[in-house]
Amino acid sequence: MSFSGAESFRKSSPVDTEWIERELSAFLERARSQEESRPIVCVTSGGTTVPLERNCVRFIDNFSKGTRGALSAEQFLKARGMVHCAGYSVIFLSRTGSLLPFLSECQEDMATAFSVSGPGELQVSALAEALRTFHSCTEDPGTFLHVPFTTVFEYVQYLEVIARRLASHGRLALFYLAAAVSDYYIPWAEMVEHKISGAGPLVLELQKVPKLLGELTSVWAPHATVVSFKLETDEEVLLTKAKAAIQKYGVDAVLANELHSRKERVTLLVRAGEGRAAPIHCSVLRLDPSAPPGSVIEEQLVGAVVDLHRQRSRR
Ligand code: 9Z3
Repeated sequence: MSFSGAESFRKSSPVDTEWIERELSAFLERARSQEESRPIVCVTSGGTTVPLERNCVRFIDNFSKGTRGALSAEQFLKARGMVHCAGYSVIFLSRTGSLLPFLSECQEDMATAFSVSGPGELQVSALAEALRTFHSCTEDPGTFLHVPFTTVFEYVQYLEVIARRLASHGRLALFYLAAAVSDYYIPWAEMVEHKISGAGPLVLELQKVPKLLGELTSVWAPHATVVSFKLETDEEVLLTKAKAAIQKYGVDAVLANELHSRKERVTLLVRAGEGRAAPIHCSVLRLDPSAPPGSVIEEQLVGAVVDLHRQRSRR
């Protein structure tokens, strides 16, 4: 398989990855010194941007706020208390400023984070509670590492660094790729240095971002379990494209979601066996309409992925 497209994409922009190498080394060191070696999940979250200028004033963005990633990371962190689960250490590769585990409700609606109990008395009960939960689930050293990205260039290069480092964890590493990754970009070499002049119409020619899933599964971390997401707005093509991701890129499973129903219904497609031509099993995960308030479909998504990871890790 040739990865020349991916290589030129990566080389095309200057991204500093040294700080991640340092943070990762310290994190993995702490994770290893835990009594019990825990599985590690890299959760990606939020949308990548595509800069239009090197000194970036304008950029192309997408809708993702990182809800899926934040809620899923919570479940992986909470899984530490689950029966039969040693618990996960989470590397959270998320868009700068997007939603964070345990804090997403307060971030989305600051009014719920504060309440006024009387004249001049401001209470921060919801926010304090959320911070306490965040702290108690992440305080153990080597439990949670936040790696923020903004551009699609940063996302891809940070993911590669993380994947190559986690390769040494073999089957114990899990990738849960919920970030909404740009499909098109402007190569660094073709990008203007300064702010594009506002005079006249703007015509852009964008290049296709090379698919990096194949590199992740076969070069960067070939023994890891990789679960990617597929997003479409047309239900008719969703499952076909999700299956293609398994067959083309060799991911272990795909969570297929349609934009508007993504919080209530997600189809899990699992490669049942070795090799890209293995049969694919489909199951539909739904949020029960009578579930208690505050229930989220991510509980089911992460539950199913943890089961899959456990099976794959035993092989
Ligand atoms: C997803 O499909 C996520 O579930 C959402 C979550 C982005 C829909 P929100 O952040 O939304 O909770 O608002 N993520 C993957 C989208 C993606 O870019 N997938 C690539 C593709 O479809 C494969 S890695 O080609």
